[in-house]
Amino acid sequence: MINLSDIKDPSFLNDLSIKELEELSGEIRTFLIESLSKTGGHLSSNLGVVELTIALHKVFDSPKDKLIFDVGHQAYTHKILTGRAKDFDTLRMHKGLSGFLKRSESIHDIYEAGHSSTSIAAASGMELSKKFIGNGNKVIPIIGDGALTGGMAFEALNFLGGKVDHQPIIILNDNQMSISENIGFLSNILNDIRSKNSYRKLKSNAKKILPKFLRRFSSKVERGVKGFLTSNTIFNDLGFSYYGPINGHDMKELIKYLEIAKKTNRACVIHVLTEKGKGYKPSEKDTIGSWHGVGPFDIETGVQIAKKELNIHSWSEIIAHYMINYAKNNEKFAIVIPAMIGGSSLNRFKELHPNKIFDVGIAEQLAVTMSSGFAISGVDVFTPIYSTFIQRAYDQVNHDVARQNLKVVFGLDRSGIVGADGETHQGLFDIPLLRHIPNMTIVHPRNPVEAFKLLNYAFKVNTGPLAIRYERGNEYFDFSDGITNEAFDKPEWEIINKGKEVVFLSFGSMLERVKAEVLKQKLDVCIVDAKFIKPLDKDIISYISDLDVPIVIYEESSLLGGFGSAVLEHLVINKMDTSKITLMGIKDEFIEQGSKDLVLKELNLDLTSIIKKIKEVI
Ligand SMILES: Cc1ncc(C[n+]2csc(CCOP(=O)(O)OP(=O)(O)O)c2C)c(N)n1
Repeated sequence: MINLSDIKDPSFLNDLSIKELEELSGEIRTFLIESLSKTGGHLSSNLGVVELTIALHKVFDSPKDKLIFDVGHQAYTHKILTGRAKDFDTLRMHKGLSGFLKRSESIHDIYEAGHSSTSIAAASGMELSKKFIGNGNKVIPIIGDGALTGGMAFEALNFLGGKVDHQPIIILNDNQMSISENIGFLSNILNDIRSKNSYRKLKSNAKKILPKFLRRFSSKVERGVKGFLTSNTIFNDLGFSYYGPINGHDMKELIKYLEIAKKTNRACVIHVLTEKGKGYKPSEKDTIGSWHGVGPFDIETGVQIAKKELNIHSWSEIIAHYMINYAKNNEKFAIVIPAMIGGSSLNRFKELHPNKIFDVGIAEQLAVTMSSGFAISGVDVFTPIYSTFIQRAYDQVNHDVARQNLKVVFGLDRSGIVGADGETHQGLFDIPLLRHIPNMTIVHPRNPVEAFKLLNYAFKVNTGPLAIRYERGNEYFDFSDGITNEAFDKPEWEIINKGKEVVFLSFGSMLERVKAEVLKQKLDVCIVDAKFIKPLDKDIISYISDLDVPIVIYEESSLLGGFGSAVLEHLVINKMDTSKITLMGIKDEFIEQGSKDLVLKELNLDLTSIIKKIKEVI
């Protein structure tokens, strides 16, 4: 029995037998289940790669050999083996252990991610760098079958394939799941390889039929035999040596084939079959991704501890509720979504309208351009993409959708501070990213009814592209109240509280909280809801400017090129007074993980800081 907290680095694995390594796998699984039941985290992906990660650290010499985990959400065993078990009680918390790889955390964290499908591309650069830095160590991207659906992974395979002077060892961690079931033809191809599964049987037969004198060269022969037996996969066609499929929970087999790959002098793909969620019944059975990322849960019952309160729903659920209704009443309607049906709360939509939702895999660019195809054909289309992931599809939004002024409605989920996922997932850049694109409308509701009216505007009134932002967080809404048919008839802001001493100009749910506090404290504040972030409401800007009082502009978003900048641009261009403006928002920095409340407080962007600022400028 190894005390996981005593592990300093992976070198101790060298002295362990296969049996001891298997025992270690069991211990790590138990640790992960117990620890994540308290903190939450990416459970299933990590339970699936315990043996694989141990085998990788046993065979390769990290950090000289470079393990590059795609996305990085499945690297918990790697964290344990590199001396971080003791920090797991702070996993994904403010100033705690990151849920992804973090170069500042460990010399073994070679490359950071959070967004998917980058590992083979990064590995390509590291391979080519060897020419300049004279380093002969191995570069080992570890990519899931889900992440392999991302365009950049294909582009990198295309680039690397057949290059004889480069030897990255690509580990394909195939659990047949992205967050939920994997999709697409590549997934069929992998299934096909898996189901033929002839390789191992043939291999053992081949061994038997080998003459005795050849058997002692078995490893070399095996390579030849395997090369022959498995030369017809897509990876061979792309110019890689292919090994597999290998049982990702069989330590002996894993080590054997990783050793073989280590000695090859060609770029190779090792196809490892793993079971997502292995070792914990509820996560093993999961097909819709409920155990991909979890909050704290009860180990015995498998029930997640966060209580669902009556009529309190996440923003994703509220938007999904609207979409179910819209699909019911509109024949020509499609949702195009890149791999986030669960996260976007669209499982119910999929059950009710399976023919109206298209999961394209982890392929944001495809989702956006495909949506332009729907729009140009006269089909209403909703394209939900987390704010952070729309970064992947800037040119598609600009060139394919907005330039042709097509009516695609983008749902920018998780706009603003996102909490535990941290730096890579913050929704802080979509306003600067989209604001300068002609034809683009950007909206952000402050409550569910406003959201419905904005969506009615998006589908029924507006004729071009529109992005509706919504937050990570919950709102009160009684679904039995139905969905209003009312739509805004033009882009207008709204004064939601009259006042004369100071103006508070913002958008989103913070407005409701500021209003409640202003009323409570009897402050004389004019509160303006800029639900249309673009276009600006020039009349209201003139009105508040004429009040000649301080104006506080607040956004839970990057200040650089953000909403406040837009207002300032307008004032400057129109030679209006800018001297009374105060901007509150995210400065020129990446924001770390932590609960939303805590992070906002630290940034002086929480409710208390807003009220303080309002009082300060009066
Ligand atoms: C660009 C991008 N889009 C979406 C996501 C959300 N996401 C995180 S993990 C994941 C599934 C990854 O599946 P796979 O690579 O097979 O890994 P597994 O969790 O199954 O081990 C998705 C879609 C992301 N991280 N990056």
